Formats: sequence, structure tokens, C-alpha cells
Amino acid sequence: MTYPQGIIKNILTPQEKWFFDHHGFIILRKVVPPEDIERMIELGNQWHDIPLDALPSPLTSTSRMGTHAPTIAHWINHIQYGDPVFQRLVLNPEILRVVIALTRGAPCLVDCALTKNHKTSDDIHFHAAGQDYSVEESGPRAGFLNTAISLVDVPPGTGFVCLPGSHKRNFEPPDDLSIYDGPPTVINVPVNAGDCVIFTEALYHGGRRWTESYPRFTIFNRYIDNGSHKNLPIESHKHLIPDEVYELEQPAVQGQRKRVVERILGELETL
Ligand SMILES: O=C(O)CCC(=O)C(=O)O
Repeated sequence: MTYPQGIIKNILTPQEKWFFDHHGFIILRKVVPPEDIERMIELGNQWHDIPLDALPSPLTSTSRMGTHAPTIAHWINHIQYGDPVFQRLVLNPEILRVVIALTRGAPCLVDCALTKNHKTSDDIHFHAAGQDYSVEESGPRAGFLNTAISLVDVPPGTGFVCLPGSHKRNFEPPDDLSIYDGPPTVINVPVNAGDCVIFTEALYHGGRRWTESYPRFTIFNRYIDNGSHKNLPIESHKHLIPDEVYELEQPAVQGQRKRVVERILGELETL
């Protein structure tokens, strides 16, 4: 079924559209219930402490494969197949609302990963994936979108940093910029447990060294607004995820609405 463009156009407030277009990210505060955060941390500790081949199938960790340094902040992939709490997070209405708007009504979920940072984990230097950002009739759109949900409080000075506005990339930034530089060029985004930073992967971003006595846990759920990812859905384990999560993993086709998108749009209309 196709829906008029107008519905998508009205999902974000004018302030949200301005903020995302201007900065390349938006922050949603307190969107995850504390009991879900607690369960996700419990599973995160379990899964990060066991060897790769002991992870429940089909969970894996691409950071433990290939050429990654052992000191990288490791992540576990396919967590949405591992427990309903991660499926609830994928279907979180406040996060999905923004994802739907920024993907022009056609999101495809391409990755769900749970990262754990220690004080000994490496810095993550500035990087960006592509330049697929534009402003359409529906508002700002991101061809590759990341929703970063923090499970812990991240105080100022550590965690996510970015070059605000760099998603527009009319000029390449200088290569001597450091993730430890300050404003106005580099900004650090402190968050609390349950907050979500949604950013276009076209934005130059990185991660500063973790400083706290507890580990940092972040979930990165990524979306594209056209096509699909070769690794998802995992058909052999389809029975482990709800239909709506399976549907979100189906290819994104502009102009076609997934049923889960229709449901969220319908719920927004009744607010
Ligand atoms: O640690 C962070 O918040 C940044 C993570 C990051 O750069 C990435 O996931 O690409």
C-alpha cells in the first residue's frame, strides 16, 4: 500500500527537522524502560564474557574475526535473535518514529550490535560511511542511519563525538582533527542510560576512550532506506524473531509501506 508523502512529512516536528539537518544527529531522551536496560546489561555481560563459539546461534561477533585489534571495543551482532528485550528495542515506537521519518517511510534494519567499552578499549577515530544525506519534500533523509542507545550514563568528556554538520560535506574536513579537540569543530554528546542518539552515518563521528569504573554498553541498530543487507534476515532463525522485526529486515522499497510502518503511523495519528 502507498501512503501520501504528507504523512511522513509530518512525523518530525519543525524543531526536530532543523536540529537533524543542522547537526546530523538528534537525541531522544529516556526512551527505554529501566527494567529493559537492566536485562540488556545482564545479557551483554554474559555474551561478552563467553568465547565466540559459545554464543547462542545465530549471534556472532565480527569484531572477534578478521583483522580487528584485540583491544577494540568489541560488539556482538544479531542480538535481536537472542532475546525479546532486543526485539522490543527494535520496535520501540519513539525510536521507530524518527527512523521512519528519516528513511522516508521505508526502513530496512541491517544490523543490531551490542558494544562494550572498557577503560582499556581503543579510541574510535573520526570516520563516516558515504555521503548519503539529503533534504527531500518529506524532510531530512539518511540513506544509512544509526540509532545508538546507551545502556549506561555517559558523562561529559568520554563516549560519542562528532563533527556537527559534516554530513553535508561540501568540503572534506582537515585530516589533523582529533576526537579530543573541542567545540566549535568537535562536540562530545553526553547521554544517560535509556537515551538514544540517532545519526546519519554520513556524519563524521567517533568514540573517546571510556573513563568510568563501570563498562560502557551501547546498542547500535542501523537502517538503510533502499535495498537490503546480504546477511539479514537470517532465514534459518526466523522463528526466533517477531514478524514485525522480520519485516523490518526485508528490503526497503521507496513508496511501499511495511505493515509495521503502517502500524506505527496509525498509532501516531491517534495521539
Ligand atoms: O563509541 C561511539 O559512540 C562511536 C561508535 C562508532 O563510531 C561507530 O559505531 O561507528
